[in-house]
Amino acid sequence: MANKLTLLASVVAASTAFMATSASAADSTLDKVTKQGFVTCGVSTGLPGFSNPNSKGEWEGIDVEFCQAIAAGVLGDKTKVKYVPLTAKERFTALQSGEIDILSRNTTWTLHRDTALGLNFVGVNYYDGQGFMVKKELGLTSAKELDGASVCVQSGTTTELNLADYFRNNGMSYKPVVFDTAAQTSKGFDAGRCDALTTDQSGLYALRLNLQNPDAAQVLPEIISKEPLGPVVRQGDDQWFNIAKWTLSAMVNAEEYGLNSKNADKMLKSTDPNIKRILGVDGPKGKGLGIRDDWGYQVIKQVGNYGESFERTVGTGSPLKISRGVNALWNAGGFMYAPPIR
Ligand SMILES: N[C@@H](CCC(=O)N[C@@H](CS)C(=O)NCC(=O)O)C(=O)O
Repeated sequence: MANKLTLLASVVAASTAFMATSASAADSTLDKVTKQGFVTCGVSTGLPGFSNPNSKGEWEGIDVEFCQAIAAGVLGDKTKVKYVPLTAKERFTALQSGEIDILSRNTTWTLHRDTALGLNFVGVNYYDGQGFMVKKELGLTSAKELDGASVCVQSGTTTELNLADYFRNNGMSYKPVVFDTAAQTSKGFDAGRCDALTTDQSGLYALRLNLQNPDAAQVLPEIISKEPLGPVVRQGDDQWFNIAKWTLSAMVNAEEYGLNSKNADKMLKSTDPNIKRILGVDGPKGKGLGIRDDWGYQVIKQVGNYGESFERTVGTGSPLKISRGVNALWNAGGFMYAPPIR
């Protein structure tokens, strides 16, 4: 009898513990982030311009700044971010398992990732496309001349898949030389392990910076794929998905309406209704998102608008010097178009 009672007690204890665990598992990401006081952000292991530790060990880049924007809007402090460096192969498991709250790591939005993997793409913070880099000494002018080439490529990426498609589709053969990180891939290229290196074009410019002799390498003109890069969250948490979506929209809209980190305080007195709504002086504020009313003000004041972030990290204010191109606003010839804040 005593044994039976003990057994019963332990079953009850176990099921209570189970209920407690499932209750906390059901906690929204916003609850978790608010309780822990920081956002856990999945980044790359190091890719200049996107997510890369500087000489002081501080994370920098357009993807890093997006995580800072989320922290500013949700917690009122852009520094409340814990960065988790992830290889391409590790990134989706880290998000699915709850190890990170958001993945902000030059990740291409595809059907498979957005559905079967149980993830949701927040939007696009950089329109990219895949290209090739070769040593100038090969004297090539087109990717169509790469038949029979060995190609350095990173595993767990769309890059690997597009590479196979492109060569097959053009009736060419190639030998993949596969690495796990960007640093290894560019080192492999530098050491002559392959004739060409392929990745997102922005990545080519980023990796070229770190070659022993960047001037000896050239980027070929072909863009062989679409790589819309953006932040990713888990499916099943609409509130967190909305927070991420509208943070990106606020940054793009702020650029459109001339609102930036330097004039945010002055703009609190603006009479422009669009600006008032972004700053939370008027309009829906934080109610629908379940966060502070001044979330938009915090994002713009502490991080800045999309254009400021772009120029600082990958654009003219950065070593990459990438021009806005298709990443310009819709009213300046680009694709960046955010739904209205109202
Ligand atoms: N956008 C592509 C490629 C992303 C990717 O991982 N690219 C590499 C090469 S530039 C990279 O960022 N590596 C950084 C790292 O290894 O942490 C994807 O989503 O699959």
